[in-house]
Amino acid sequence: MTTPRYYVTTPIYYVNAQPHIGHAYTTLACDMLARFKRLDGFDVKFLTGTDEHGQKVATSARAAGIDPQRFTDRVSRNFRDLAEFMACSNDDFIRTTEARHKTSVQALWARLVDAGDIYLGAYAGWYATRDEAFYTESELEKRPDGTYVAKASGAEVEWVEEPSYFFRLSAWQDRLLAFYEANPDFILPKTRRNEVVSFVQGGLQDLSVSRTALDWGISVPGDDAHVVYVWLDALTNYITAVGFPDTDGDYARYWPADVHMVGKDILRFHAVYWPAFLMAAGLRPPRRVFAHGWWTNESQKISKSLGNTIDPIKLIETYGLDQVRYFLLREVPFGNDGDFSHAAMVHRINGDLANDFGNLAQRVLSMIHKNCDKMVPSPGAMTEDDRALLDAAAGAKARMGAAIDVQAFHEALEHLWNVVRAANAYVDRQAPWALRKTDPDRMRTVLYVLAETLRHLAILAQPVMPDSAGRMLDLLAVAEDSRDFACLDAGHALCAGLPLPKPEGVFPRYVDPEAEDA
Ligand code: ME8
Repeated sequence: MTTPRYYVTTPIYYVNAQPHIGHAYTTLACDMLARFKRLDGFDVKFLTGTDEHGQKVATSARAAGIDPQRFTDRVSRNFRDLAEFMACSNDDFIRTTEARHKTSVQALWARLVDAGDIYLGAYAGWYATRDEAFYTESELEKRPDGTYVAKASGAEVEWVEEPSYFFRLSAWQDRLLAFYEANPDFILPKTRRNEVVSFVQGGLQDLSVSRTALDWGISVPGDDAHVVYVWLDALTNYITAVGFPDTDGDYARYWPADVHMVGKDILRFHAVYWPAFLMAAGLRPPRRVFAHGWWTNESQKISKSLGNTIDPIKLIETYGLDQVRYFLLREVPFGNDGDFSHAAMVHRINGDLANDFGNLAQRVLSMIHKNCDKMVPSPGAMTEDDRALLDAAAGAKARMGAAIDVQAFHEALEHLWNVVRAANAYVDRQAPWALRKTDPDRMRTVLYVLAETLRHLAILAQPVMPDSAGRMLDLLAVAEDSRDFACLDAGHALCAGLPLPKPEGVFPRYVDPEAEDA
């Protein structure tokens, strides 16, 4: 049997600014997905990286007073460091200034030219550097001072007139609509899909795909006066990283990508332009583009000018890495917008993690330590209640997997917590502390059922909280090589008599520093 493959990507982030919570969010969501799939036996490729060309980056480099290459080297490093700091399991980190990428972009360009989908013309219209996007008049809004901004993003636009190569996007309208029709889950969530379909139904104009006004980019093959439009350059990263223009090797192994994870701001580029470029070049489009929602900070839009950007490193130093990972993926239905607040974070840390999951583990493991000779106890005959809990634990992986496959991460975690709650209710019902004197054999069975349930919970919690789940598996003496989902079967159940280390808390409560001082 061949190993199933899974290819997941984050957007490549612009290096014009420091990473913030929004970037961390997308990357963490992909990391959770990649880890889940790896534990589920998939051969996974997880890609992230930085988008280093274009006007926006060139302008920021100029403002910083250094040449663009040195500037991008510096800022790209911050994104790479952040991925490491967040324990991301990415297999590659792509930079669009790398030689492999230039080769790939120029090869894709050549294919588009050969297909007759690129022609030379002249662009006269509006351009927003912040979005690196062209806008039509109808997509703009006039401000009181007479200037125009893009309705969708609020980005300022300027009038641009220059020679330009165009991609015949207008010719792709019907084929794109047929593609969406044949692949109903290509764009998720559904509401976003509907928006894209109506946009394409509204008609498509040819897309300007080169710029002459700047030189910070990849030259158009055969015409050095032009650099490739930064979005055509950027989108191509997803195939560069699997070896394009070589279409054997990793390309054959991983392409088409299973999911391009993006924020809703950049859906159109991924769901309209990208499949059109690929189909025109005779390449397969990705299987899915998932557009997640937008984070605000204490109900305010996050922006540099408001000075309320959230530094993910500070966030992690304050609350803990696994806590932040859990919060971001649990607090908001994935796809919806979300609001970051200190109160909501503390509520999740102290409620879900410390009280529900942490206490469960601590209670069970301490009772075993005190009353079962510090070993996994030997179970007797099982009751219906015992079996119900073990069945709920055994069924969790399939339920989580179904949610993960449609990127419903919050739902996957809800399935996990249903088992946590069921286990807590079971402890209260069975009251093993009372059985200690009245029926020690029964106490051992109950504690065994709980330990085995904890083993399932910890294995399944690894994708979202790798460190804490790993420590819980250490406390259950589960060997490193017995932690993947294949080990969720009865054949890998905890063996009675297995010595367990001294239990310690895995999920500390968050105490406000002021409260502690008081
Ligand atoms: O758009 N909430 O790069 P970018 C949630 N280089 N997610 C957020 C967010 C927020 N407040 N802010 C940013 C680009 N993001 C292009 C992409 S891909 C071929 C090229 C996340 O640095 C979200 O994933 O502006 C969004 O799509 C991405 O960062 C934009 O990153």
